[in-house]
Amino acid sequence: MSLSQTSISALFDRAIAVAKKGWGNTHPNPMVGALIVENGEVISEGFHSASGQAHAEVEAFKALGRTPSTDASIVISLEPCSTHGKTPPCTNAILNSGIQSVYVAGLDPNPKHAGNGIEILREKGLDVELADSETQQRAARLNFIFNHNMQTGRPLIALKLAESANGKLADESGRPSRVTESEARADMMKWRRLFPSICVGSGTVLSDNPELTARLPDATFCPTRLVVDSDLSTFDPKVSDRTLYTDEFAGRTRVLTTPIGLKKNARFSRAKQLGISLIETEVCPRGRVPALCFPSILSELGLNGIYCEGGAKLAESMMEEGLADYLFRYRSPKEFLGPRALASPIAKSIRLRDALELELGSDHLTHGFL
Ligand code: AOF
Ligand code: ZN
Repeated sequence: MSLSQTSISALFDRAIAVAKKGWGNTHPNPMVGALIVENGEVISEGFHSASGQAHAEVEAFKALGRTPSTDASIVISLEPCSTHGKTPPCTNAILNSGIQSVYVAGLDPNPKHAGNGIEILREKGLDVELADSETQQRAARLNFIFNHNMQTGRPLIALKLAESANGKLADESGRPSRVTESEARADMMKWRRLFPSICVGSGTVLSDNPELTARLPDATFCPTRLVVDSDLSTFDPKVSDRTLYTDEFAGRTRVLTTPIGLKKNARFSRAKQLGISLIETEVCPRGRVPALCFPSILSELGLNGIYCEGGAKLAESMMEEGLADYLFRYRSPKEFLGPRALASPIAKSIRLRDALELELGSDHLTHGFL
């Protein structure tokens, strides 16, 4: 039975919402949701929970526990896969189910599948409908990390900045300042939960002593934490042990440093005593870790995306070296007018591609591709 345009649009929304149940857990795979519909009603749902686990379509069939009726439809947030990966092709699962009508919200940019899933099913006589371009865009945006990996072969590097209305990152350089309020902070936690890794510069570790965990209402999650610290200053004997080197997730912290840092004996010994793994990089002319080394380090660590939370120097290096792919720009209505206020390294006028805007209490978020 073919579904009406109004109901299919609501069903695509629901399939995308179901896909989000895998939020942050599916890397390097995408989030995918599938619904089985009989007589216009959703009779089962499935989502992809983690790489190596069953795909959304298979989960939806499993949840149904019986053969769908001959006039049933399947609504999927992503084109079904068509070859054997860690799991068998979903095109086979659909063909075996006897379902004749398939609705797909977005195409799979994985070159192994792109367009093939739809073509295979059509060749077998199934009726396959691809969503309108607006829905396709929404489905694609959900998996912006996966899509970027597939399209470029590189991890997605995102930069997050929180600025005052007059373009400052802090009201006094070197001291923590509260830029945004609770709704914006909750939104940041959501992105920390999505990305498999998070990164800050040593200045932020020294001034803010951040945890860099995703603190959600029901649980705390810790991505792989990378600290960029060219001279291991965060391990200096004058500095108390930083939280991210000693908390329950300390095993997930890694420090990128240069030969300069490795020669600082006392700092190096402290890092070793704490059991923190150090990754040696080259050194760029200003003595910093070159941001350009990020993609290869991330790929070696099996991390397909990173959420970089500043501070100013790291953001500046990333922008100068053209490394950031994506920007999350939070803007508060506050003004930081002090003489030592720390300026944002990003021009106010910078244009983002496919930008999305969100009001978060009194704060505002713009995010999109650089
Ligand atoms: C789907 N449904 O739920 C997902 C799909 O190694 P595998 O077998 O898990 O395959 C991973 C690829 O399958 C992944 O790169 C992406 O192209 C697609 N993901 N496809 O039909 C799903 N997660
Ligand atoms: Zn599949």
